[in-house]
Amino acid sequence: MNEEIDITKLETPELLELIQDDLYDGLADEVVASVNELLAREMTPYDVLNQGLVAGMDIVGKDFRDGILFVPEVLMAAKAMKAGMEILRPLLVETGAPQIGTLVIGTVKGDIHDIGKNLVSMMMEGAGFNVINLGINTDVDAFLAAIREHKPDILGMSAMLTTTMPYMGVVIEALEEQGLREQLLVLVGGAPLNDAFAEEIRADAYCRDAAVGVEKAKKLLAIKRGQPN
Ligand code: B12
Repeated sequence: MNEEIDITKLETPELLELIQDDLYDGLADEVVASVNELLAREMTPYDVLNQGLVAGMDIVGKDFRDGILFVPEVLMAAKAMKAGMEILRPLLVETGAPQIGTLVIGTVKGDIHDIGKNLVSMMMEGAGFNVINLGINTDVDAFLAAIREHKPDILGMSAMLTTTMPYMGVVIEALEEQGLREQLLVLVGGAPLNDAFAEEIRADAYCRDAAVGVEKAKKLLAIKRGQPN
């Protein structure tokens, strides 16, 4: 148990490993303590996120897939991940980057996975986007209403289930029917997606992770606005 471990005495690689173990065991307080310790050692919030939290969640994902972990354990791990993310959030966001655009993002109808989407939201905020996060289980009407209200440059949709990913196509068709598609870039992401699927549903790009999302958002927006680079 963690009470017996003096985290200040651990080497940074050991501490990163501990975060992954504690995330796996759903120990939110311990994850928070280690995140704070790594930040105190001047590791960047981005590295703490990727080398600690995201790496830990990858292990959880593999064991969930292989039937070693079950929903209650994964939920505990998700809670611990969120607790760690809450500390990193203001740090990732406080870049003072000028606003470069608006993003409306949501997890599609029927799907309650939100860790990846929230990570994308944070990284986009950090990159200077104004982010409107519609949450989980977002239906086409909610997407359309938010687009009309906020007039975003980018729509981001997330789906983690093979059964919910086709709904992204439903939203894009509705955008086309309502004459809203042309004004937007549509970025999609989630574990079961790929480039071919994004092309099939006429999204502008599939993004394998949040960093790629930021990169593509900036690049495609610059092209759309006719700005070189
Ligand atoms: C955590 C988790 C849960 C948690 C969710 C908690 C939460 N608040 O999100 C709980 C326990 C609730 C859950 C429930 C279920 N889950 Co689940 N879950 C996972 C798990 C282990 C991790 C997902 C995660 O958070 N990853 C970490 C984040 C950081 O990564 P990410 O989500 O992939 O996001 C990144 C990229 O994909 C990308 N991205 C994602 N979205 C977007 C959007 C945009 C715009 C951009 C730019 C980028 C982007 O950027 C993100 C950050 O880098 C995955 C396993 C896996 N390998 O993904 C299964 C997984 C997704 N679940 C699965 C299943 C089957 C279910 C359930 C149906 C289980 C059940 N029988 O009840 C339910 C579904 C409930 C529902 N209706 O949605 C399957 C899906 C299989 C499939 N192909 O359809 C998976 C793949 C596990 C498996 N291999 O069996 N799950």
